[in-house]
Amino acid sequence: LSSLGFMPTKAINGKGLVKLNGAKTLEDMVDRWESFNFDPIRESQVSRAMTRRYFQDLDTYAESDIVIVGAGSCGLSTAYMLGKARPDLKIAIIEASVSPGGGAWLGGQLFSAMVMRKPADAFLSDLGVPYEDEGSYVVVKHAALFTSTLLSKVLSFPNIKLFNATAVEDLITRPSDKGDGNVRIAGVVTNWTLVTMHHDDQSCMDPNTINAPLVISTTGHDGPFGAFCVKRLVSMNQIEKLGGMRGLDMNTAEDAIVKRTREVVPGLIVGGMELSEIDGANRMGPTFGAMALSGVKAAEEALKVFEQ
Ligand code: AHZ
Repeated sequence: LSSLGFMPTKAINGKGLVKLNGAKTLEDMVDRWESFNFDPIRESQVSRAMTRRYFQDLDTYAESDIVIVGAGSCGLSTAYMLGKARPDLKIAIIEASVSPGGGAWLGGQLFSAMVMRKPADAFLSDLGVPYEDEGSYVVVKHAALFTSTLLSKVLSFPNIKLFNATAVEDLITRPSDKGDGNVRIAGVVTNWTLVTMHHDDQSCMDPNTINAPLVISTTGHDGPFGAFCVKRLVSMNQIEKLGGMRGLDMNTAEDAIVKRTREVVPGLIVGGMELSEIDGANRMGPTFGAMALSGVKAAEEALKVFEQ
C-alpha cells in the first residue's frame, strides 16, 4: 500500500473523535476488493447528518462575535488570522457563491501561478505554502495551492463556520452611541443566494439574520455581488458617495489597500478590493499580497475592538 503512496488512515466516528478500534485502514482493503462493501446506511441518515448540523450551526451562529462577508483571498486571510488568535470568538463567514475563494479561486487560477509581492511572503510562510523567491516578489506554483491551503486551515478552526451559497443582503444597524443620528453596524441580514437573486420575480422570501458586534466586509470590487457593504453605506446615508475603483497600478494599489484597511463606520471593518470602491483606489490585477496583508490588518483592527 505504501507503494501507492497511501498512509494508513484513522477513521473518524460520528462525534468527530478519532476512533481506532475496529476501524479499517486503507491497508485492510488492498487486494480485498471482491469482498468489499460499505457500512449500510438509510438515506434519511445522510439527510439528517447534514441538516442537523447545518441547522445547529444556524442556531449557534445566529449570535456571532464576528461576521466576515465574502470568502475571497482577503476574507479568508482575515479568518485565518482571527481563528489563530482568538479560538474563543464565534466567527461566521458568509459567501454568496457556492465556491469559496473569490477571485483567487476563479481568474486567479487562469495562468496557474500566483504572484505575491514582498513582504506578503511572510503570510505564505506562516500558512506553510511553498513558493519560489524571485527577489522582490514570490511565486506560488498554483493559485489553487494557496486558496485550498488557506481554506483548509480556516475550516479546521472549530470556532469558524462558513455559510456558502448565502448572500448578505442587508446590514443590521443600531443608533450610534453618540446620539448623532448615525448608526453602528450590529450584524447582517442573509438569504440563500438563489433567493437573493430572485427578489424581483418571487415574493415572500423572508431573510435570516446574524447579530454580531463586528462585521468585516471583504466583498471585492463592484460587480453583481461586489462592494456590497460600502454601497449599502451610501444608500443608508452613512457615507456620502463612493470614490469608484481606479485603473490598474500595482505599485500604488497594493500599498493603498493595506494602509486603508480600517473600521469605516462603527462596527464595520472593510478590507480587500471593496476598499478601492470607497476610497477611489487603483486596482492591482493579479497580485495577491495586498489581499493577504489587508486580511492581517483587518484581523488586527478586529482584535482591537475585542480588547477594548
Ligand atoms: O462572491 C464574492 C467573493 O467570493 C463574495 N461576496 C460579494 N458580495 C457578497 C455578499 N454576500 C456574501 N453580498 C459576497 N458574499 O465576496 C468575495 C469577494 O472576493 P474577491 O476575491 O472578489 O475580493 P478580495 O478583495 O478578497 O480579493 C480581490 C482580488 C483581486 S480583484 C483585482 C483587480 O480587479 O485588479 N485584483 C485582485 C488581487
